[in-house]
Amino acid sequence: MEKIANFIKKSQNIAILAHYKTDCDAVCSSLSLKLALESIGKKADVLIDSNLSFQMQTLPYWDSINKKTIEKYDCYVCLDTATQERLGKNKFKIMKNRQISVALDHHATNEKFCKLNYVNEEYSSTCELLFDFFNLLNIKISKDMAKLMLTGIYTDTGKLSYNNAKPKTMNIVSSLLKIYGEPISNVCEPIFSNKTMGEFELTKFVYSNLELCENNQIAYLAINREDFKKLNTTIEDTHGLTDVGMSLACVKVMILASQDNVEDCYYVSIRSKGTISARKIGEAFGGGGHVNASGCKIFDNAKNVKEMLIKEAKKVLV
Ligand SMILES: [Mn+2]
Repeated sequence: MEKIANFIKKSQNIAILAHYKTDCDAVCSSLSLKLALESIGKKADVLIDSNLSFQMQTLPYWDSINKKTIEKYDCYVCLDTATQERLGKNKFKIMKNRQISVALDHHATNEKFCKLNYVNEEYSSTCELLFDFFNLLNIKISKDMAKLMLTGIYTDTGKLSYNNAKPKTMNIVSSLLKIYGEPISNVCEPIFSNKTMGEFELTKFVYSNLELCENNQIAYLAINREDFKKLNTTIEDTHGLTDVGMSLACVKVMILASQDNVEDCYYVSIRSKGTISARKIGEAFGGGGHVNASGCKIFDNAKNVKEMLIKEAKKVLV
């Protein structure tokens, strides 16, 4: 981490990149790093090859994303991104500028594709990791930064309910809340209690169509292109839908496969309970993530995707 801190100290014009099909931790860590760097006199752009969900469009400075203000970068920082592929079209920037690229991430499956990489799975989220990183750089965390970082930590830990929320996470949350100075509901409500009607329709669709197999231990649902169209929603509205299956006592693994709007592929979100590994299922298809939350992308039709995923899920149920 020190090496990366030193490299960033020497840089002036910094590009911050994070993964496509983006999530709150990626967006919030990127924006808080941008604010941090600006607070010590540097310039930074956040570049993410993704649309932001309605909820993310309530975050401080969200509309600065993908607004280029810098001509030439002397440092590229990749946040929360395990593989170069996950950068979407921004991967070409790293391929061309690997010599000046650094990565900060908490995914154990990180492929260390940058010149300098700091990967530590002990952190619940990249936002939690940045707390220590900012300390190392002697950067004071502002109120907006604290709000962003709390959002990233809360979303990646399922409101501090997953196993990745460690005692240290709680200490950091406590420090950030003191800086933020407002009730925690002001962080959570814009994200967790702010569903669009489209998302609500999609949630109803999940309740009506969820399939249970293997003694109800595996919950599976595919949402096809036509379903999204019919419900007037998009793939950006699928955040949190896996909770529907996971809330059932009998369910150990929940798989949600969402078909891309253009490509003939499915984006798959996998969740699991306890020691059952969602990651192993994701990895079987070239994806990755964490023990209880992972994902992958599969190019195949609905029938094959379902068969293959359930076959892998059965293997991890012991
Ligand atoms: Mn994350």
